[in-house]
Amino acid sequence: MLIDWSQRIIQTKIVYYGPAMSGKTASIRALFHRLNILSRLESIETTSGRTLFFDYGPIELSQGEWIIQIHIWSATGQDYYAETRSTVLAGTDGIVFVADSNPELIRENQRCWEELRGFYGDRLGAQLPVVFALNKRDIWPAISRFDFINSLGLNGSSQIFETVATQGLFTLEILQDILRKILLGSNLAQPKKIGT
Ligand SMILES: Nc1nc2c(ncn2[C@@H]2O[C@H](COP(=O)(O)OP(=O)(O)OP(=O)(O)O)[C@@H](O)[C@H]2O)c(=O)[nH]1
Ligand SMILES: [Mg+2]
Repeated sequence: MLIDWSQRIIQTKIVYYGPAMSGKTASIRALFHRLNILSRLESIETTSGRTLFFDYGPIELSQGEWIIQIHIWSATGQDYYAETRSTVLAGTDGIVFVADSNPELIRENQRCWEELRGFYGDRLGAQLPVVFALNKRDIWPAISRFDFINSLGLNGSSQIFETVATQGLFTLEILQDILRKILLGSNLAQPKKIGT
């Protein structure tokens, strides 16, 4: 995170991460759609509409005298392009882990979570905030919240949103929550108190 005290600008980076086809791009598209800035979103895709490298878009919020510039990224979930994921993660301040609710894909969620743990170790969730989007809740059968928590070995304090990315369910709440965690963890106060 970059804080420019003279210009009163905070810059932060959030990455949507998760297994292939879990709904990362759909989540980001829903977010930019809700904010009416869909045209700002850039996606580098294969011809079949899968994320080739990343999605990227900037969001700017003003809070009192401060401007918060949020850089939103998604990594591709396809293993063929796995080496691009660590590049996209560089310098991230917070992660939205988009998991698939399909019970047959529990192992894919686990593999992806282990990959992240491999990058960050115990810093994941401690110094580096994570919010979970347990996505595709509109499709049956769906893994229970309890089984999801157990399958990733999460503790009770993990913030999990049950989402339907294609309908924009909890899109804004997720952004607010990860942003709050990032700003609190940085020893700054919550956004509304910054600059007072
Ligand atoms: N029914 C339903 N479909 C969804 C939901 N979220 C995403 N999808 C669909 O699932 C497919 C994959 O979604 P993407 O957002 O492209 O997934 P991704 O995680 O970005 O995939 P990669 O970038 O290839 O790793 C698309 O056809 C989406 O429309 C959801 O909550 N419900
Ligand atoms: Mg994608």
